[in-house]
Amino acid sequence: MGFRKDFLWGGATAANQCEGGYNAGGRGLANVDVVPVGEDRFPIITGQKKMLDFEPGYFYPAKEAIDMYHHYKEDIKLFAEMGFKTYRLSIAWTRIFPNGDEAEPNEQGLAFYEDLFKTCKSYGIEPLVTITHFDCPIHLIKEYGGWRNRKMIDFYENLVRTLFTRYQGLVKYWLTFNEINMILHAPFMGAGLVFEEDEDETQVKYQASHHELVASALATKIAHEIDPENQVGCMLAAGLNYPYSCKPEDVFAAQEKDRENYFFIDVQSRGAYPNYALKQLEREGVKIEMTEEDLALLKAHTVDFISFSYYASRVVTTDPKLNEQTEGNIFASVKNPYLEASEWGWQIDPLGLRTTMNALYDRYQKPLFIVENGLGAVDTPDGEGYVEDDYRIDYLREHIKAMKDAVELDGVDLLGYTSWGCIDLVSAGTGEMKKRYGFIYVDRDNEGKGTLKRTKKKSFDWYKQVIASNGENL
Ligand code: P53
Repeated sequence: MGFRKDFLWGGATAANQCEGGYNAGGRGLANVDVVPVGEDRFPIITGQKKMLDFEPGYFYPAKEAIDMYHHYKEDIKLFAEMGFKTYRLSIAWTRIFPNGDEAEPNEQGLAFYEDLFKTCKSYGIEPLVTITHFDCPIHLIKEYGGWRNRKMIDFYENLVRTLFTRYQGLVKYWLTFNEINMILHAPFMGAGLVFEEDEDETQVKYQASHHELVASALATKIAHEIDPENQVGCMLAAGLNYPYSCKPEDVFAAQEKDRENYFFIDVQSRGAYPNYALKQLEREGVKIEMTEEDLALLKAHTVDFISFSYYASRVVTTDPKLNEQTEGNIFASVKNPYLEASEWGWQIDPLGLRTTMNALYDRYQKPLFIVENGLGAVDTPDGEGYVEDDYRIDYLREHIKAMKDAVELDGVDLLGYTSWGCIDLVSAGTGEMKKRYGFIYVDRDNEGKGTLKRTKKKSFDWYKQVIASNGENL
């Protein structure tokens, strides 16, 4: 009983939130580089405000981030010390194709990840690679309008062919698009979309989604052709929407809200547009341009496993008086009176992880992979730089327990678990450094000051024994 013997314990990061080195090794500029900290961040990531280059008066945390570009050997060594079986990371598209539409890749970028993967392998760590984690070359946004343009599928194909060919034998687990449903909430990050004033945003978002879904199916096809060993997953920003009450209208509204997210995975895993979405889009006057070939591709090349992030659950109500919202800006929700929230207003709900796992496993009947989970919190190091992060240990312990119940008691097939931000990194939502998730503290603050020194937190040793005992010793 318990977790499978080859359970993939580990941690997760994304290139733009940790690498830095934004112009090193021939790297080109990406959307994720030009999103600053501060109040303009939200309108920019949601595509309401245009920023396609660095502008004076702003601080751009991704430029240096935690400089993993130069520290990866040291960082992976620490991951190995915790006993990681896997390390989830993402490729920065602009290291491989600086503009995105070149015919030939940038060798320096390819060599960087090759060495990183080899470093992982030298410790027996299996890389789990997100092909795009919210990143899109700026050139493709300026020239083609990002994923609204069908040509993006070709550029993405070029990227994935290059990756699958070059890293054959080094990488086996791939995720096509991080949190693909985030395109609805943060379309600049999810798809490089900036909206024009008179544009139908829903139309643009769903057309861009279609292009990503086709690109994802194409990537799955190519991955399997190049190496049948390749395992390709989709990636959902998960977390169920609870009806606030048992009022039937609330229950229905919650189901609709969940379907907004399931829509993407329904296509990627079941291979066709679900009826509820087709009807809904028709009612909203959205007309997605798609070809017969697209539909055949979606049908034939579904994903091998379902990966997802889980931080919190959400609440839906039809009662206009219940309008007290949580702070979590991108995925804001009505407050759940039964739950505590993190310092950033994310409602902490370990049992919700078990419920979410069951919902996904019931729906798709494919192995699951939890590729993000964790607590973003303010850490206060002592004189030696040590952080006693019992609050983080508590959060993770409760979630791992719930995940164990889903496996042991409900029979969910789970491939692995990678906690988010295993080393402190830049927050995607806010751009802050002080929202920390790591087992490893990085000396850097919101203004970019600090030595970048890495220090193990209390949770480091805790997670190490969790892995060593395969989740028995919590
Ligand atoms: P941060 C919002 C809601 C759920 C997941 O988020 C989200 C977001 C974006 O903020 O994104 C994922 O850093 C994402 C990661 C991100 C992580 O959650 O805002 O895949 O890139 O860092 C945590 O605290």
